[in-house]
Amino acid sequence: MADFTLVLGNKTYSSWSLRGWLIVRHCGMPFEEIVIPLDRPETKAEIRRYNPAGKVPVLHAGDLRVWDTLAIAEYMNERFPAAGLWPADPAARAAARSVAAEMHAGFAALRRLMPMDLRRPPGPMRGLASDDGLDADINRIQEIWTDCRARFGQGGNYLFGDFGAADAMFAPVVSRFVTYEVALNEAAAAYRDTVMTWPAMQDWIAAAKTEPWVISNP
Ligand SMILES: N[C@@H](CCC(=O)N[C@@H](CS)C(=O)NCC(=O)O)C(=O)O
Repeated sequence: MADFTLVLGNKTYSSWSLRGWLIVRHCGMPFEEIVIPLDRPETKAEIRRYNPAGKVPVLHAGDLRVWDTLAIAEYMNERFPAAGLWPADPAARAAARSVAAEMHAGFAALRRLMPMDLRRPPGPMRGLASDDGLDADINRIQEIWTDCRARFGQGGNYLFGDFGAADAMFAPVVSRFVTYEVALNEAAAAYRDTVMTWPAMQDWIAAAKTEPWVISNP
């Protein structure tokens, strides 16, 4: 394997892989990718060859394995501090880690009801029209984005100014809001558009569109 290898799920569906990939790519060093299609009989065994925890993404850095997206963000930040994955200001950094952790641990309704699917033609969810938990998740995400942009975003168009790990954590949510045509307030819509036009995000989406595997979604 190369010095850095990132093992991913398929790009159309694997929201955690997108987060990890955006973080690693932002650091600018070359890395190899191994893509494992999700939701197939052999998926678990295939992932376990690279990560005994059975999840993607997992980063192999030489002999070291780093799994779980937040651990990857912290490791990459230590190896590549100039990439600015976390804000330099301690208050902004604490807020960035808080919202990243909130994303990592929460928003169960959004994840369950609006799976990431980068090849689904945009349109509202089929079947279930709305759900209290989903509405609460969408409102809280808009609140996070609006608040971070207003308090910490002056230096750029991302949550804390320049692109960082917190933005990577929310990137799959941005794509879900586009896919399922979720109406957003002005600040949240502007942030959504910033993330969707980020070249790294565009590259990931372009790669997803070439994938052959299909998982059906709502
Ligand atoms: N907490 C983990 C979550 C990783 C995760 O759930 N990955 C999913 C793909 S998006 C996965 O590996 N699914 C395959 C499986 O569970 O068999 C992280 O932050 O990386």
